[in-house]
Amino acid sequence: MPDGALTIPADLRHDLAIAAVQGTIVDVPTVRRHKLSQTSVTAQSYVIVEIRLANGVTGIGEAATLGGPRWSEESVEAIKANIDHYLAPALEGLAADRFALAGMRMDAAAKRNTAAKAAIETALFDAAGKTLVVPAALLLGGVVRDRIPVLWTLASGDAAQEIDEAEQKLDARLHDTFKVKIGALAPADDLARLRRIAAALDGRARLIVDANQAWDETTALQCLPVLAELGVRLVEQPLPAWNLLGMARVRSRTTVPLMADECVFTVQEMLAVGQAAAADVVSLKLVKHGGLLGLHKVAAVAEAAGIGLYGGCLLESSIGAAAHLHAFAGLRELGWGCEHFGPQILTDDLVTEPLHFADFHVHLPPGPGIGVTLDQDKLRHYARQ
Ligand code: MUC
Ligand code: MG
Repeated sequence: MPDGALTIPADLRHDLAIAAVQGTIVDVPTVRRHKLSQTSVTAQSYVIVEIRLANGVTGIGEAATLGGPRWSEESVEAIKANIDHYLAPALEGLAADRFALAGMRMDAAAKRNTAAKAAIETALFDAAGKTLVVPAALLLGGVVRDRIPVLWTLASGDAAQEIDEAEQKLDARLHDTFKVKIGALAPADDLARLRRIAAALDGRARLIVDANQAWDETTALQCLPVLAELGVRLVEQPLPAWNLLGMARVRSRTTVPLMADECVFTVQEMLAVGQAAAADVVSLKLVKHGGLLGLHKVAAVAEAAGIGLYGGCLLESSIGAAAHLHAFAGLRELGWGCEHFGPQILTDDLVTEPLHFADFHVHLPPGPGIGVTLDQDKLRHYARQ
């Protein structure tokens, strides 16, 4: 055995055994109302998963939701119930570093439930990484980048407030790209709002928009020329998730690139988007792809289809954001940056050391596992009674 080679003693392997899985629902207020086409939130609800190993190490993960089961079908109540009754029992007797096997067991125990599975898999990577004293990114193939450009989302629906918010982010050198949530207002009102934002930030910031499935094909075709004229760089999920052929037709008639979000959870859905030529970019999220391994698989299919990668979010706290950064760190390309501003839209954090945001980037938290530590007082404080 060469000097410095990693050995895993037999007793350590035994100690990696999963001893307990605990899910806690938390509700953390946001600094302002966040309005999407289909929902609006003033607090973010998560299930925080803690997995304790036989060796005493605890790994953590997070399942994020947005406004109950509205953004996708999972709610925190359902996530916790399915973890307690189906997913945790399926892991009995398993060692924390059997990530793929844990995924197979969970898939056999429950269909979809991708946010719940992602939170558990994250906690396994964290626990195994903390035991072996290596970052989750190393377990996934190693780090390509340790900081990622990060945008901010404007979603109050009030253009004056949104311009003011964007100015504050620019001044603080936190964000110079903004994603504007559209679709809650009538298309003409959204276009007028975007016109004001684009004029105020002209030459100083980049804009993308996310319709969260709000438009039909006709509306998209009417609005896209205006978005092109305003210099919008990317249009996310303009049509319902089921309408891939509509997305492909719209895409063939616009110069603005389209991003797939709600239409890509599984690798098969990613393949279908590629085959239909329905998008230029895909938004990668742990809650959609069932974990870090699933996110890398979807990214590989996108790469094979010539589709660009974007680091998506569901307004995660520092726990979920850190897990994403470890998954994004090893991707070969991440040309569209990421949107893990989530910790900054919360009034408080759930970890002892917040993530580092500076010069329009968010930094990969170094250290073993996912690189962040759960603050138990905060967990108790925000836990739902
Ligand atoms: C989404 O659909 O992209 C991500 C950022 C944000 O503001 O909303 C989410 C969900
Ligand atoms: Mg989206």
